[in-house]
Parts: sequence; C-alpha cells; structure tokens
Amino acid sequence: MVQLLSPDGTRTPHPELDAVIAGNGGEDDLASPERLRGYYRDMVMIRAADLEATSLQRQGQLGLWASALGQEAAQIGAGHASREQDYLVPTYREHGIAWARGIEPWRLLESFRGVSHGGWDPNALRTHPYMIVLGSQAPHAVGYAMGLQRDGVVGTGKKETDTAVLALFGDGASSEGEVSESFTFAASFQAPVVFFTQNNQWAISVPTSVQTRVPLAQRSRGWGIPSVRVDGNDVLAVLAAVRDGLDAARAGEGPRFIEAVTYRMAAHTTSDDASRYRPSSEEEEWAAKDPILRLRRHLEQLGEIDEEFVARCDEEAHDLAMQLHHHIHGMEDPDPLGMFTHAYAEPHPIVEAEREQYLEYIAQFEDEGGDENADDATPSRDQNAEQDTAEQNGERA
Ligand SMILES: Cc1ncc(C[n+]2csc(CCOP(=O)(O)OP(=O)(O)O)c2C)c(N)n1
Ligand SMILES: [Mg+2]
Repeated sequence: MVQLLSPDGTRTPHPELDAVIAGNGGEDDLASPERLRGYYRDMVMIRAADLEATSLQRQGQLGLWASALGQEAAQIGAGHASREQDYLVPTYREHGIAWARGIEPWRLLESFRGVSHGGWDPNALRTHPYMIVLGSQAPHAVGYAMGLQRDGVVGTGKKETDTAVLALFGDGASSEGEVSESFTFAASFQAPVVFFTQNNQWAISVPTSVQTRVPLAQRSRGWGIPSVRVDGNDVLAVLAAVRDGLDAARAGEGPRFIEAVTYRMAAHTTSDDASRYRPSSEEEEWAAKDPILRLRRHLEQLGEIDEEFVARCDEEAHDLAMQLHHHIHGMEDPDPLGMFTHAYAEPHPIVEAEREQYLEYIAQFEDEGGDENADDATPSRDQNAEQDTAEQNGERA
C-alpha cells in the first residue's frame, strides 16, 4: 500500500510518486507548506460542514445525510489531483470532492432536504450531480471519457486542455456488474478514465471482506487496467496517485484503477445505527489514524503550522457551519408538482397520469379540511422529523 505520510506524520520517500508531488520538474510543488496548510484547512472545513449537516438532519431540517467523516484525505486529495478541465462523476458521499471543485456546501444540502434535483451546473463545475444508484458512476464516466476521445482532447500533448475523467464509487459499489462492464469498455477503448474507489471498509452493514477475497485494487488487473492501492487517510499519497493516473489517462495511456483504503467513521447515513454491526474497538482503532491529525502532525514536524493558524481554521469552519444553518432556513419549499416537470424533456403519458393522480391526492385534503392551500395538506417537515425519530427509536409499524 502506497504511503507518503505515516500515521505519526513522517514523510516517507517513494520512487515514482515523489516526482509527481514535486510537480514533475515543471509545475508547482504539490507539497509546498502553503499547499499543505490549504489541504489541512479544506479538511477542517468539510468536517465542520459534515457535522453541521448531521445536526441539521437531527433537527428535522434534512431528510437524510450521508457523512464523509474520516474520508477527508481521500476526497481532498483526489479532488485537488484533478485539473480544472477534468470531469468528475461522484456518488452521494463526495462532500470533499465537491468542496475541492468549488461547489458551495449548501448546494449539497438542497438535495438532502429535497428542495432540488441536483444543485449545481455540472458543465460549469465539471462535476456531475450526486448519483445514488451504486456503480452507475462507472458507465457514465467511461461514456464521457470515450466522448472526450472523439472530441480530440486526449493525448494531444497539451496538459492544459487534454482531459480525463475521474469515476468515484465505493467498495460495495465495485461489486456491481456495471463496474465490471465499465472496465471492459475502458480497457477495450483505452478510455481516459481513472476509477477511484474509497474502500471505507463498509457497504452499509456489509464489510469489504465479504465483497472481495483479494485487495480490491487487484480486481482491474484481469482487464489489463493498471492499479494501485494507496493509504486513503494520507492526503499526499492520494493526491500523487490520482494526479499520476489522470495525467497518464489524459496523455492517452488508458484507464487506471485506484483503491484508497480509508474508514467511514460515522454510520452509513443518519438513518443507520452502526453499533448494531460493528464493534466500537474498530472505530477507536481508526480514530487513531485520523487523516486530519496526520497532516497536522506532518506540518508540525516541518515547523509549518502554529496555534494561530489552527485557531483561524477552526474559526472559519465554525463560520461555515453557521452559514449552512442560515442557508437551510432560507431554502424555499418547491411546488410539489414540480417533480413531474423535468422527468422527461417532452410530455409522457405515464408521468402525466401520475401528475393527475397526485393532484387528486392533494385535493382530498382540501375537501376534508376545507383548506385551500394544498401545500399545507402535505405532512409538515416537523411531522416528518417526529416520524423519523420514532423510526430511529425502533418504533416501526
Ligand atoms: C444499485 C443499488 N443497490 C442498492 C442501493 C442501496 N445502497 C445505498 S448505499 C449502499 C451501500 C454502498 O456501499 P459502498 O459502495 O461501499 O459506498 P459507501 O456507502 O460506503 O460510501 C447500498 C446498498 C443503491 N443505492 N443502489
Ligand atoms: Mg463503502
């Protein structure tokens, strides 16, 4: 497993990736003190946003939240490894990726609150909307990558415009047939795509040991796709491996597969109770490998971090959490009928029938309560929150 920072923060040399970190002789040093402090700040910011989102869900302001706690280095490393023109295809837990790509964190909350279908312009930010269907990221990414080949922006030798795709998915999703099919297409067409799996040890309650008998990274080798297993709690190892893979892909060298070994510190989502299936000793063991702490120790060893900087990051993170809180309360509820509007580009008989059915459903409440306002007839967010809490307490019907 590739590691550039050991858990105590010591930098360990690597025969190939050191050159990538140093900018391959012509670019900026990816491990300059300024950049390292930047990664640290990023990780502190997204952790605070994540904790705030969890609180907002508990307050009934979000329907659900999928926490990325513990996966900050994997996501900030991979996000910053991509170049501006690259296209990223995320899952639903990619908050650090979104941050690194410049997506405002409250955009993420819109979908989890159910007030938008996506939340950002995928073309402008070169980052696809979150996708919950497991494994669907892979064929979308390979298709996009094959399109890039046909657009002539692969292997021209221009690093500023040659483009690659980063497909993100979890250890569990890697068992989906779509991922295997995508490996076939990517290898056959030598598509400029890097498959990046965050092996966070769990797929809800199923451990990675059930998904695979060999290290996940080995899976792609039968397709002739080179792979590497990196320490996913080491921001520099992830950064170097993903930058290297994407640059090879954009240069026309074909696909790569990267497994980042990390840990999902929280439950699967706010609807899950991880204590039912994993021991707290495991959580404690991984807490000692905390990715933020590791980078901080490294910066301390270099003498490049002081209390003032740490305090400023914490303050900014607190401000970000407050902003999220503020934005949530400013989000307007959408027209419930809007969900039928963009299902298809043109009218569709089934969608039309469903729309009519829903109109009739809403009308029932108007008859009963004599209330003219259809929105008030749907259960309120507070009522939903009460029901969710009851379900979490095991009071299911
Ligand atoms: C095709 C499909 N099957 C099942 C689900 C339900 N589901 C949502 S997340 C999840 C576990 C995914 O685990 P993993 O791929 O390891 O990603 P992680 O949640 O750990 O980030 C499952 C089974 C789904 N979203 N899509
Ligand atoms: Mg997983």
